[in-house]
Amino acid sequence: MRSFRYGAARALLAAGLGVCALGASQPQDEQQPTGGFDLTKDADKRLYERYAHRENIKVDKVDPIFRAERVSHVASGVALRDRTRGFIHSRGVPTGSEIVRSFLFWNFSDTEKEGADSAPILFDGNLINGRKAADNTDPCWGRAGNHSYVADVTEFTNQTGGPNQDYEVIVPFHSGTATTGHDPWSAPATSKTLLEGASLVVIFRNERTEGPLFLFAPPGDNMFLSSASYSLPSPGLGNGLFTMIGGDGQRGSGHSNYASNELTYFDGTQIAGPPVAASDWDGSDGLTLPQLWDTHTHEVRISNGVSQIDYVQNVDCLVPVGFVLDQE
Ligand SMILES: [Ca+2]
Ligand SMILES: [Ca+2]
Repeated sequence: MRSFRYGAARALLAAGLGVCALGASQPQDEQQPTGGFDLTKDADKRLYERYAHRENIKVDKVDPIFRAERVSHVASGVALRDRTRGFIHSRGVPTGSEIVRSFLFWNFSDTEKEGADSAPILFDGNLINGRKAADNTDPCWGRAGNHSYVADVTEFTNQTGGPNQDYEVIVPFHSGTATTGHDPWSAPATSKTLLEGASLVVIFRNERTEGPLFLFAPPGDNMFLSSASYSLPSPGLGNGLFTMIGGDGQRGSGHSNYASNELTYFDGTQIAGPPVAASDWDGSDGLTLPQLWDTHTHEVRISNGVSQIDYVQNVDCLVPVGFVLDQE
């Protein structure tokens, strides 16, 4: 099934690029891209060329940034486009668990190709400085670059009353920051900084948790269009959980669906996208609007020393930001 779907996606892509080539002599369209491409529209076909160098990205080896034994985890996120504040409703840690470590991931595009080595954020009222994990190609919003950050927020989740709380996240802002919260596709984005979202991973231990866990923040340029594959070292073999955190997933433009239904494969087995489940890349942390941020956890079977993650899609510009492999 995979090769058929992949082939169909590539055929559609080739058809779109063919029209791009025919239209090359036309005046360059001044329109800015909007995170993905509706290839039924001539302007989007031309804009697609600008990002075609990020098709079919392959990342061979990503080292874990954190490892732990006899743990499990939960992950949840909030979409933040054109707002500076949101709440991560973290849930799912069993009562009586010990918090081993918690990490906050966040991501944004701006006018810089390279982001600062560290960036501040307010987490539940506490100033945190995260370290840059990756500089990425802007996911097709006409900005210069996109940046992923990660911070250890363990001490702020290990609190009286348990870790399952609503954590406020506030990102830095200035006089040019957009706070409109409008439909991102209803008007051109004017803010220099385009926020994608933030996600919290809480790693816990109790008498029932077993097996090791690896946490990943893939470095380098992760923005992809069309397809991507990641090779992640496995923490152990057996049943497990796989979590992905990613930016700029969208269903289409506003309420349309042209950029929906990407497929995710784990070691060749489809784990997301129709008909198995909803897509990992529809911006579901921000549905119905603004979309553009995803956090998903799937049950998987870890059978190899290296786990292969494959994304197959067509027209959505996407940025993997974090992964968790958790053998149970
Ligand atoms: Ca997108
Ligand atoms: Ca999508």
